[in-house]
Formats: sequence, structure tokens, C-alpha cells
Amino acid sequence: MEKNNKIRWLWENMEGYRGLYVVGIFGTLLYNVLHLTVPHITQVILDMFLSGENAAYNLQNRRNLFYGLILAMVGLTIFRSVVVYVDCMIYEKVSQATLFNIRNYLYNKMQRQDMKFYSFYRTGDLMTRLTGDLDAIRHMIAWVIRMIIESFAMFGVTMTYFFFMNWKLALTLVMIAPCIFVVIILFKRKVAPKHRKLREKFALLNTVVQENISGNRVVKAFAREDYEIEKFNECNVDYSNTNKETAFTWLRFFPIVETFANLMPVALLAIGGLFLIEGELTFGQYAAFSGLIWAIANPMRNLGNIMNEFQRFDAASAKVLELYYTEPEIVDSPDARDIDGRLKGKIEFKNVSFKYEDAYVPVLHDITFTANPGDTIAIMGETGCGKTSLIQLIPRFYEPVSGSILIDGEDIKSWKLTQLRKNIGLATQDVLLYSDTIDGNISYGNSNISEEDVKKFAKYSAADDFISKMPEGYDTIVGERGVGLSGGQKQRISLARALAIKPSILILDDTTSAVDLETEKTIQDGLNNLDFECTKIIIAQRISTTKNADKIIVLEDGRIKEMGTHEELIARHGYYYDVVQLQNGNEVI
Ligand code: DUT
Ligand code: MG
Repeated sequence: MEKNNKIRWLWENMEGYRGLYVVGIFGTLLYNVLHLTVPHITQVILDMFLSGENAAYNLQNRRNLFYGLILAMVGLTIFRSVVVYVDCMIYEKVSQATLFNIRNYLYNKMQRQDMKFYSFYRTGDLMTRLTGDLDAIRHMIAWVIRMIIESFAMFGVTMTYFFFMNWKLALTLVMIAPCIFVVIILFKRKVAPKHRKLREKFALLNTVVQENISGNRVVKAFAREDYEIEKFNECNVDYSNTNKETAFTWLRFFPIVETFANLMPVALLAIGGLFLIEGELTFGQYAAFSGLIWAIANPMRNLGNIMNEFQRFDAASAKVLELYYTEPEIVDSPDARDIDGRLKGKIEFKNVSFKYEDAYVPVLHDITFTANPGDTIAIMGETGCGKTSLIQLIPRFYEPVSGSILIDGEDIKSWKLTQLRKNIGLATQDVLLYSDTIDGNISYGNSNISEEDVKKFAKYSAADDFISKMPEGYDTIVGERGVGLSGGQKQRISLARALAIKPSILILDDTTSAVDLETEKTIQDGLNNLDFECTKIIIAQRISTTKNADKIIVLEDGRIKEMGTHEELIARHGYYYDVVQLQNGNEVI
């Protein structure tokens, strides 16, 4: 994206505060014009009252003007300070408000992304975009833009004033300016790639830290602390070096700019002195030149710094904009329909094939089956055969490459996405509980349910027993920074959470793998006696779970290898039969 588009994007996000920002810019211009007042009045005082032929007369007879001018100087200085103060407040307010808008928008945007997005971006990188990069954008609004306006205004206003006083001297001074611009442009070319690199290194550093914090158990289990510290150290050194490199880039240009800037007073002294001697310049005018020469030199000095910050903004905003404009691929189709009440829960897969975008080979081939409302479908198969991939197609986490999936006789694409998902209760293979109470976790998808209902769903999931035994019962905080739960306990809470939305379709991905056989039996009884109808798709390896299913699907390498009831599959003497034998303790020959 072009630079001016980035500025336009910034402007668009200032909505509601644009007027105020324009006032802020005018404020900057105003206080830079006010810069001139004190040196100008000094010049008038010098020429009228202290030097020149009428000085003695003026001092005698026009004393009131003299005092008036002194008072005006004091008054204008105070006024200028007030303007600067208010102006800074305006920039701060606008930048914070804009930041707030962008941050909210980005967060919303991220929440609505699909699975592919989350497998593509690393958490550390996303966090960097939402923190450091956004701060660079705030800095642009509050400081960089102000400094650009200030520098150009100060330079422009002072130069104009100089030209009015003595154009020859002003022209001599202004000739130094283009040299500085050339240096700054060269600097920009060198520093821009450095800022992009710096930003990448920072994101990498954040990623390492984030993965380490969330993976601390693994680090400890393998006693890899030293290795991790070393890994972090490498990243840190790398980041620090890039930081230094970026800073040194400016330091290489700095002496050149500084020399030009310092030449200003020298040129003034030499040429201005000559003019003064030859009577081309009054003493007061010379004093005004000399009192304002910094207002010419400083903007030039600042340009390097401004350019540096501008490049930081450029690198950061490119990252933020990428996120700002990404659209999820899986969205409602234009003619998507509302779901009237509850779905009945009939699921049909018709020749569905599926491939992950980054994979070479498809993981599902030509899957066809039907689940009638209220049916229980068990899916079995070796690890990696595509079970999880298959069930993820139902809530449209991914889109099949070919074939179609129908629910209640309609392609799932014809339903509104959020409504479709609200009808599906999913307990995923990796259980994630929020740092919240058990009650809060169970009612996550349906926050309106009563305490009794939460208890009821926990009973269906054989979780009520262990929850009630906890000191704070359903109010116990679990998840990150909460009390620890066993794998099986977490699974049961996640099952209760899936049930609590009273879904038309319940999908359990290995949800009872970590519970003992007796508890599993209780859960099965619970699921058979639910007080609402739902179609259940259960991924499981245990025959005890699958044997009562209406249909068992055995997957192998992404294809349906066997399909039928327990009895039918046993009669086939295939894969299922072997598993039954194995689990009964019989060797398979
Ligand atoms: N796969 C990917 N990308 C993913 C997830 C999985 O390429 O984001 C591959 C890995 C595997 C295949 O897809 O070869 C099927 O994975 P799936 O998770 O569907 O396997 P599973 O049957 O659920 O295995 P498990 O029993 O271990 O859960
Ligand atoms: Mg799986």
C-alpha cells in the first residue's frame, strides 16, 4: 500500500475527531507564527529605543509604547504557552481515540477470521500488531505529523519574515537548505528497510516469549530451560543488533546534517556582520536574525528524526493494514437463510473430498453417508486418518474441495453461518477451558441458562460428582491460573459445555478418551437420555462407545473403509472386527 493511502486510512479512522485534528493543526501553525513575535518586538525595541538616531528622543517621549511592547512580549509568551498546551492535548486526545477505534476494529476482525487465518499467523506476531505496531500509529498522529507541520511552519514562517527584513541575507541562508534535503532523502532510502527488519525481529521475539510461556510445562518436563534461555538470548541479541543498526544509520548521517545546521549561524555572523557594517541591516534586524536562526536550523536537524519515525510508522502500519483488510474466506453466501427455530439434525455427506490448503494430498476422499435426526454415528480409524478433519467440515471450519454437505436437506452453505454453528455442539479433541468458574465455562455458549440446568448438563456428562466435591463447587475457577483439573475432568466439562446449547447436532471428538470405563458408561447413559433430540457424531476408539451406534464409519487414509452397525461390521471380519478382538483381549491373527 502506498504511503499516501496509509495516511488516508489514518484519516478515515479519525472519524469523529477529524475536525478536532484540523483545529490541532491550525494550533501548530499558530504557535509557530507566534514564535516570531518576541524576536520581532525585540527588534522594534532595539531599533526604536536603544539604537538608531531617534533612540534618545523615543525613549524620552514614547515611554508608554516601550512599556506596551514589553507587556505585549510577556502576554504573547504566555498566550503561546497556552496554545502549545491545548494543542498537545488535542493531538493526544485524537491519537488515543483513533487508536481505540482501530484496536477495536482489529480485534473484531480477528475474532471473525477462520481457521486458516489462525494456522497462518503466529500468536506473537498478532500480539505485536495489536500492541507495538498500533503504538507506532498513535505516535504518528500525536507526534510525527505535528513535528512535520511544526518544522515546515517554523521554517516557512521564519524564512518569510527574513525575506521581508532583508531578502539578500535570507537568500544566502536558504541556500543551505536543499543540501540537507538531499541528505535526508538518502537517509530515508537506507533506513526504511531497516525499520521493516526491526519490526520483524520484534514480532519474532514476542513469538518466542509467547510460545515459551504457554509451553512452560513442556520446557520443564524436558528440562530444556537452558536451551530455551539460549534460544531467547539469540533472538534478543538479534533484535538488539538490528536496533543498533537502525540507530547507527541515523548516526552516520547526523554529523552531515549537523554541520549544515551549524553553518547557519556562521553564515549569519559572516554575511550579516558585513551587511551590518555596510548599513544594509539595522542592529535590531541583525538581533532578530540571530534570535531566530535556530528556527531555521532546528527544523533541518529534526528532519532526520522525523524521517526515522515516519519509517517506523510505515513498517508498522503495513502490518496493521494487512490485518485490517483481511477477510475470512468462509462467510455467509449472499442468499444465506435464517434457520427457523431448531434444525432437525439430518446430516448428509455427498462425495465430499477435502484438502488442507498447505497440504499436497487430500485428507478426505469421496465421503458419502447419511445421519438421520436423532441418530448416533460413530467414527473410528487410525490416528491421522482424517476423523477430526471430517467433523470440522460440518460447522464449516473448512470448506470441502468437492462434494456437498447437507443439513436438513439443504446445503450447509445456504444457512447463515453463526446460526448453523449455534445449532452444533462441539467438544473438541484439545480441550480449552477459559479462566472462569466451572459454571461460566459450561454456560459459555448459552449464558442464559439457570444454575439447575448447568447442573443437569454436568450430570449428563458425569461431571456433577467431582464438581460438587470441590470446595467451591460450580464457582471454582478453572483454566489458566485456576485450579488444575485432570484430562478426563476437563473433557467432561467440555462435554457439558457442548450440551448446554441444546444443539441439534452434537459432535464429540474423542471426548471420552481420558475417562475410565465406568464413567464412560455413565456418560453414555446421560447421552441416551438427553431431554432434547440431537444427532450425535462421536469419534471414539472404544468398542464400548461405538457398539450401540446406529452407524459406525471406519475411516482409512481419508476413505470410508467400512460402514454399518456393530453386528454388520463384525460379520464382515474386517478392521472393525479386528479392533473388537483386540479390545476383548484376543490376539488378531
Ligand atoms: N492435517 C493437516 N493440517 C491440519 C490438520 C491436519 O495437514 O491443520 C493432516 C494431518 C493428518 C491429516 O490431516 O495427516 C488428518 O488429520 P486429522 O486431525 O483429521 O486426523 P485424526 O483422524 O483426527 O487423527 P487423531 O486420531 O490423531 O486425532
Ligand atoms: Mg483427531
